[in-house]
Amino acid sequence: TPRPFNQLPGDWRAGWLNLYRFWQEGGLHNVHHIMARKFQQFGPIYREKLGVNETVNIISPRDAATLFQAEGTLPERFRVPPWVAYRDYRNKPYGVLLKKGEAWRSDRLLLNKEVLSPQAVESFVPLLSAVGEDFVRRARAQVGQSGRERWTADFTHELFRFALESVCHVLYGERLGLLQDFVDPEAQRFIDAVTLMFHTTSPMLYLPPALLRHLNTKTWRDHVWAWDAIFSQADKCIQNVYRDLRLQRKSTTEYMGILCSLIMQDKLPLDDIRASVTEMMAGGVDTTSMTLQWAMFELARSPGVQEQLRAEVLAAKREAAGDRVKMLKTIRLLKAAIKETLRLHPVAVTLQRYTTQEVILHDYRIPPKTLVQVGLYAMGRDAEVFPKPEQFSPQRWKHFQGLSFGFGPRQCLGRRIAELEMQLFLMHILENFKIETMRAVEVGTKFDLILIPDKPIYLTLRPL
Ligand code: HEM
Ligand code: 2DC
Repeated sequence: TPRPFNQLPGDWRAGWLNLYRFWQEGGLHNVHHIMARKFQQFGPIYREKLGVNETVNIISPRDAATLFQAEGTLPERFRVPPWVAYRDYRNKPYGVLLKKGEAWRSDRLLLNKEVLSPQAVESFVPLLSAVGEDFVRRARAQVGQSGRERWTADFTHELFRFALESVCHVLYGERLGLLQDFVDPEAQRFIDAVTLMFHTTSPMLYLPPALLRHLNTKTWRDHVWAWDAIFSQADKCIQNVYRDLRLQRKSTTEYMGILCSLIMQDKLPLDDIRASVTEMMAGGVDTTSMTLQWAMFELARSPGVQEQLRAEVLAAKREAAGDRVKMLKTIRLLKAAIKETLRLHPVAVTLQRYTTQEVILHDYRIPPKTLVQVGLYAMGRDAEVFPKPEQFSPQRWKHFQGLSFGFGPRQCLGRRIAELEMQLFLMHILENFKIETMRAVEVGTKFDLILIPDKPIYLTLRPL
């Protein structure tokens, strides 16, 4: 018979003491390392308490499957307290990211049609491909300027701009021009605000929302500044599209973007559209850009894999006569390379679900309403799950699905946008440049709400 909840391994009895220890150990930026260590110490399941948050943590794909099979139709994940606190403080509506229950579900189903469905996704291809081509053009110009037949840089900010340009093109059907030499300071402010928003979230992660506002610390004030900047910039973009629609300045023959489709459908109240579109605009910057940076880094360190991918892309291009939609159907290894990148460098350190009924995980009874976390980072580097985990090997993904974008009806809303954007970017880069890096430099991972490189990554693009 399954063992009781109270017998779960882990030091979960002293929440505040644990939080203090965690703080002292520099846990703030090391959540992923601490988790990996606890799995080593306690085995594949452990219970933990940090401040007010109690969790059960699992690492095996089988347990993850059990958890997700029991999630039902209204799955809920951990609601990031400062994000909730900001919206309550400013009286802003929640988008799908923070909504619960039926309100979440009805918004989400309408959004899925415009953001995740195969028809919608096909109309994103030319929009995202155009941004990828512009990046290549910009990179060639940089190569020319360098006078050294190559472009070496820390690409963080270039990729932030690429990612914002991409997500705005599909959301608003409009270009911001972020891949030109002159960058609109407001767009740059938006990018900086998203980074600051993530950065100021992690220190407040384990405190209750009600407490946060009353603290009036610098962290909270910066967090509010960041969200204010995010909401006001998104509002401007949304108002522009709305005005163009009213003045019938938009053509009705071509695809005009997600926001236009949502407004014209007229099924979702404008406030809810705005809330979720703002979340997508903010969610579209650091996530794909950091993943692309890691992907290029891994390809630079594995020139053999890079050559294989290039051969696949060039063959696909010949066969499809340059038709990107067709090409996307045949680049299997490139898709696997993105999964493999996210295995080693996931954006989300964990996936989480509240249980709705009792579930048995690793022979322990987990009661309803327990927050269970799948240690995605730890799983990706666990030799039992991925043999030779340190090796970057896209081939290993032939037969199974990834968990990097979450699972089921609550999985990442931006998943298809992110995947397409990254596939098209890498296609264009591989067609035009060799990616290189200084091999000796080891780069680790830092938790800044999302997982990011712990030092700058220098990459070189060399025209083929
Ligand atoms: C949720 C990962 C890019 C918007 C999530 C979740 C994960 C994730 C793990 C939680 C899923 C779950 O609980 O099952 C990623 C990764 C990305 C990425 C790895 C890129 C490499 C994006 C982009 C957008 C976006 C580009 C916006 C266009 C969202 C939203 C949610 C979400 C709105 C909440 C959905 C809901 O609660 O219904 N993402 N994401 N993400 N993501 Fe992403
Ligand atoms: C952070 O313990 C660590 O995709 C916490 O695009 C648990 C947790 C809960 C929700 C996760 C978050 C972590 C990391 C960032 C995620 C978020 C859900 C969505 C969000 C994974 C793992 C992200 C980056 C979205 C952000 C959209 C936002 C900017 C409006």
